[in-house]
Amino acid sequence: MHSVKMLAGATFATAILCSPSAWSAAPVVYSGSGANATTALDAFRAAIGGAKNTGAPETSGRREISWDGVKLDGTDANPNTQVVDSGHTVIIPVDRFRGQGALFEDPYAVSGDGFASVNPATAGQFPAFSPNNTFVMQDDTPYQFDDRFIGQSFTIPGTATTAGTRGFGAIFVDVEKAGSSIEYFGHDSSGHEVSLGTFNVPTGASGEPQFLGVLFDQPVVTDVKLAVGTNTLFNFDGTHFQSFGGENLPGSTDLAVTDDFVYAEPTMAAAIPEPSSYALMLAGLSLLGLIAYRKKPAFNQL
Ligand SMILES: [Ca+2]
Ligand SMILES: [Ca+2]
Repeated sequence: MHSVKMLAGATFATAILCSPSAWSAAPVVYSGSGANATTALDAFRAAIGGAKNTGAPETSGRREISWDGVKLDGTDANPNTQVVDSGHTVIIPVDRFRGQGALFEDPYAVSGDGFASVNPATAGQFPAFSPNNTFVMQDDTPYQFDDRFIGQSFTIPGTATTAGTRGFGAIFVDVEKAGSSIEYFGHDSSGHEVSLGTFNVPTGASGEPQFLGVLFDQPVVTDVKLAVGTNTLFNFDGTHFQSFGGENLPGSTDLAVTDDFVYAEPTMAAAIPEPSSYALMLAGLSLLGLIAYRKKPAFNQL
């Protein structure tokens, strides 16, 4: 199991579920590539229900991050943004989207040119799903390109108070080989982190978008960890960047980026059951998940 770093000083609020029956419903998986990515994303939005929220905390609806409002020339709202290549690629601080209830595990990169400025060998390979900006991890160690994970935890929007969401989904771009995924984490009533499962991003043709989202029936998801491709596009030591170079398909490397993140409004997190009941729950979820897959083959994929 991958661990997700908890932020120092963050408070963790949980509501203990009163009855295991609250877990009778399986999480529903929405996924698709190409035109089906849009279909799956729209279905995920509809299943969350309510409005797209942008301001103060709400009790329903969803949040979305398109990255398109991030300025790329050093004038972005948060003064801790680092410019990698002015006008093209910046690295945003972990709290850049705290207003939307998102806190990142590390500083990650936003680009308006599909990261061509920091990895010219991939120019044109990652068309934005929502133009122009896309999002991906970077490795902060020179000569290292193996940190392929984006970690995000949820907060009550505008605060540092840890929260839970019923579901999270993301657009990926150019996933052509199995290996990209999203792992979901929750906490039990003792505050221990537990994996709620790893779900695979579907593969598609070169340049296609993919969507993967998983919706639970309680706000149990406190963290997500996205595995994006097999390697990092570039690294940045604070002064200089190095490019990983092109991908090698059908060989061992598949490079990819992400675009729109969509998640249910973060609220006070619901605790997951203790381990014994959790194992029973997972067994039930596997069975119910398969049933859900058969019902919705167009965009459900476990
Ligand atoms: Ca975008
Ligand atoms: Ca690729």
